[in-house]
Amino acid sequence: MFLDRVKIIIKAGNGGNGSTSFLRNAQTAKGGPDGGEGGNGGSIIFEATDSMNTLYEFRFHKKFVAENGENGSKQLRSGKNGEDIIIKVPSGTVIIDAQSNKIIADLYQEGERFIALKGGKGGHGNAYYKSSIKQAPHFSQTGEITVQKEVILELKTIADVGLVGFPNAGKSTLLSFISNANPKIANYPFTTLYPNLGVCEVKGETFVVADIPGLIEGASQGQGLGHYFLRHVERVRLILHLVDVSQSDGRDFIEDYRIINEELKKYSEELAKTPQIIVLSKSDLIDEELLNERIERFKKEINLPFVVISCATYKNVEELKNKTLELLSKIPKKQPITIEKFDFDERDKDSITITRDDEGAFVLSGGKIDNFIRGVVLSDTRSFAYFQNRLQEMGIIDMLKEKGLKNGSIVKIKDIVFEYFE
Ligand SMILES: Nc1nc2c(ncn2[C@@H]2O[C@H](COP(=O)(O)OP(=O)(O)OP(=O)(O)O)[C@@H](O)[C@H]2O)c(=O)[nH]1
Ligand SMILES: [Mg+2]
Repeated sequence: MFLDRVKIIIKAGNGGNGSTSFLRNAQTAKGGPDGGEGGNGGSIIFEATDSMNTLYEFRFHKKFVAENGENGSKQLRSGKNGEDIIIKVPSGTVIIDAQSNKIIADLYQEGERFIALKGGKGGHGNAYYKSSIKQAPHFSQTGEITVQKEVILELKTIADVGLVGFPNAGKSTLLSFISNANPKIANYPFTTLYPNLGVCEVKGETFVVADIPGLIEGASQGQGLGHYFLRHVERVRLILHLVDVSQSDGRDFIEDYRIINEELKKYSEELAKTPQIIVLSKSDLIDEELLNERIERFKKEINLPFVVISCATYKNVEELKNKTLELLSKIPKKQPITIEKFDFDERDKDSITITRDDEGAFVLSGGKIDNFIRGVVLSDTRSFAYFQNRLQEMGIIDMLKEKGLKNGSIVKIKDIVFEYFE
């Protein structure tokens, strides 16, 4: 089975919480803070591999959640970091942020990696906060909580050469003749249901050929299967455009040629500019005289170089291979997609939002608040004092006052609710 576009859910691991603990043993009745650091959460990493050529493995496996970091503990023990998840995808997979539809990565080459989401940072233990003025901090920091995201994986196969043409033009037959591939071949349209890749060897050199399922008129508007698969020709350097010169399906071969080009153009101007070798196929099915007549017509109406082949008699197949190699050597490889810089894993660390709820309470939210609240344990009067000081220092009290905060007002931060007094 073939699958070349799939939406998956990814989430990096949360950071583990730092620990609040004090050394207690036979020698020390009241020792210093010894709460260890929380471990970092695991990251989500994509890796390109040449050993896959479809996204089929994602058909049922659509959610990837990396391990959380462990909490820190007493005696300065740090929590273990969560394991990263490495998601293997076929080379040529483009990763798109499902929310903004922006491309975030193009995994082009075997082994190439992309860290999509970094694991949440572990929280500091209370030992971290010890200082000359604060000998016994009674608070620690909770780990950073990560959010899950949706991404679309889209495979844009990387091949050197793409075979295009009407259904039944003989594309798969040619692929089987010039490469190691064994595609299904039959005398009915749409035999090939998904792109096949084959490696072709000529004079000790190799190139990769992709057989693209039959295109028909209107393909770019979603007719047939062709349009759906055109993304697999986007990255080829050279197109072999097969045209059934015998007209065995009863159409006009010059019309066929024009229709396919029109479809390529409708899909993208770029694709229409990709160099082509025009291949007049199935030449054995008509007699010499008719063939010559059609060749003359082609020269007159299209006036571009072409190769006449037959896979039944092997006519010009070797020549076509040589010509393909020769042309390829002059065309540079296509580069990975240039990606507009965009921080997919951006974390809101600065925003502060103040709203009022139904009861008139001031509700504080935003990334800066979330981050701040990670270091607050309110079960303790000392940390509550610290919390109030920090609110003052961060300018949040002033911001609240501007919005009408006065003595006795209720302030809500996450699940903390308190009454404000000067
Ligand atoms: N006589 C003759 N028949 C050919 C030649 N090339 C292909 N055929 C036949 O044409 C039919 C279609 O060939 P395929 O290679 O399956 O065509 P395709 O372009 O891959 O078609 P789709 O996969 O449907 O898009 C098959 O019956 C082939 O045996 C040829 O050079 N001469
Ligand atoms: Mg085929």
